[in-house]
Amino acid sequence: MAGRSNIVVSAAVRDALAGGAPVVALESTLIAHGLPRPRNREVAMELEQQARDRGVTPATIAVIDGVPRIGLDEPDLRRIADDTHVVKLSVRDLPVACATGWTGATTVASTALLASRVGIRLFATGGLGGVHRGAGDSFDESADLVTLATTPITVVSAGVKSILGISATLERLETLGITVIGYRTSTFPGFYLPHTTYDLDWRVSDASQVATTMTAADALGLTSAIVVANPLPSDQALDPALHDRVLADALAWAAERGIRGKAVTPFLLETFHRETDGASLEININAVRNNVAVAADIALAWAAADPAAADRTYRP
Ligand code: PSU
Ligand code: MN
Repeated sequence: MAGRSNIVVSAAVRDALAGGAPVVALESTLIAHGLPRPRNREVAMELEQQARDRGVTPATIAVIDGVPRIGLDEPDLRRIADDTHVVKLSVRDLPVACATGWTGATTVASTALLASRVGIRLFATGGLGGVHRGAGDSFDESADLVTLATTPITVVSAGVKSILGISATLERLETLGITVIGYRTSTFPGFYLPHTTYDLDWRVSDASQVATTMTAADALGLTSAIVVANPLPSDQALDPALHDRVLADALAWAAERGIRGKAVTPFLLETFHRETDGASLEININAVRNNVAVAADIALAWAAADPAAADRTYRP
């Protein structure tokens, strides 16, 4: 990389990376713009603790006063959760936020990019961004997809939300050369719904198989992401009838109000949480918890399988 990195890594994350110990990156847009206050703060802390309880160092990522930070201290985590001025930062926003000293939460795209820059190989989120319904006209496709095409990180997600066009998203993942693996599933999960009608080509039955796949990707010199699609247990699915009704309303309201750009996803999520009386919120939180658990297991398998990982990937 040309120039000097302006990324600041917390002591805990730096030590873990230097020692080849397992680390999982966590995004902050989910906290700041995906979950309602004050629940979002509890969830942010709980997710970190969940990783620690499994012997994995969490690295929540955000830009604080213009500084991209990998691993937040408690005041910064609270700020991301509580402060209504925190903006949503995708990759293209990062240089402006850094130059202006702004504070913002990072999406899957920008979290993956920053994590990868310091050698983190695992990342847990809720659902990936993808191709929005109606994208044929609106061209609304998340920058998550194109960033993952060039970012060597393994992302555990519960698929993509049904607010998106699942078929179009899968097609774009294929075009962009992003590896997609079902975690104990052969169908692509639909976030609120554990299964969709879309089959996956590849399935793994445990974390060590994902670590082996990462090693194989590295050996091939691939620099694209691996998406691990991890469905919720079926007893946690949102009632499909409720889901379909709310989805239709949410999309119509978004169109009526002319919601555009990066406001679309937060608007749809918030509408879902409100119109399902919080049912979608609980599912959303459970999906992230589930993904942190699997990402932590993969990070442990990766660290165990590849003691040289730190030497190879960490650039302080
Ligand atoms: N999935 C969630 N909650 C979220 C998001 C995804 O369950 O808040 C966020 C992620 O940060 C993702 C972003 O990267 O939405 C995608 O936004 P957009 O569609 O504007 O790219
Ligand atoms: Mn968009």
